[in-house]
Amino acid sequence: APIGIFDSGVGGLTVMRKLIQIMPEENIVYFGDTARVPYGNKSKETVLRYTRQIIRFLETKQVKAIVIACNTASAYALHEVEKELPIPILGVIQPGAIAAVESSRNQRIGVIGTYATIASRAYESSIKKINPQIEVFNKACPLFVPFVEEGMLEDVLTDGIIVRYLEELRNSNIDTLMLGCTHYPLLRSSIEKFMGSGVTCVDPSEVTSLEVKKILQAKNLLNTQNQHPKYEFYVSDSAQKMVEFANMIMPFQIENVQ
Ligand code: DGN
Repeated sequence: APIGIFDSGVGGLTVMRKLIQIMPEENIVYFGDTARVPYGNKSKETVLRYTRQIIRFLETKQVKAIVIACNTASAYALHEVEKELPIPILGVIQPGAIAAVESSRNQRIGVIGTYATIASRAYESSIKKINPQIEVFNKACPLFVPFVEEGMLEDVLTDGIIVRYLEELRNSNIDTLMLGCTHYPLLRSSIEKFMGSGVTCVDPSEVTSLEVKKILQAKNLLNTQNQHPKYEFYVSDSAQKMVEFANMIMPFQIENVQ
């Protein structure tokens, strides 16, 4: 059985590529809700409804576990839907929080994400649950998403937005910055350049993928004899954008988007 993964759009491919790196023998079904992206400005009720619909779709693909790649959906919906499912379902927030706490020496962590992710304070409460002494500095950076989708990963305009959004965080003496949105790992080197060498960026996708592996291992569901893993892609709008974005960031060319 495959692992199911979904996102509000194409950004979750940054998480899928980590899953592939860490579990190269798993079949994976990706669903991108490209017709309804962005989730980052929508209400909790709406994000929860979309999430339930997508889970129902992934269940028809007989998935053995589900990864919510989208930070916004993880923040708003995971807590509700995990009670409703017989298979493991993981979001990116809690694994990300664990990684950020491990990375921080001075107990000052910055968190960036969409409006919704920041407003939910999900990262902040997960971090503080692990260590209440840690100070968390939040900043919504909604414009990063469209810039990444335009492929402007290294661009003076993107750098300008980075300055505008992150200047305050740079002055707040954080040593760790949580990249709390699927798209932000693609801006990692530009963000790191601006923040300076004293700040470590944390991408939740790696810890999340390791956690998925651990859970599958514990349940004896990990695939180890699969030399030709199958990757299926589904989107709710036209496939074109998905193909372009995927071919920009994935280690292989994709064609079969449905
Ligand atoms: N995938 C969303 C997230 O990680 O929060 C970003 C895209 C969006 O819906 N705005």
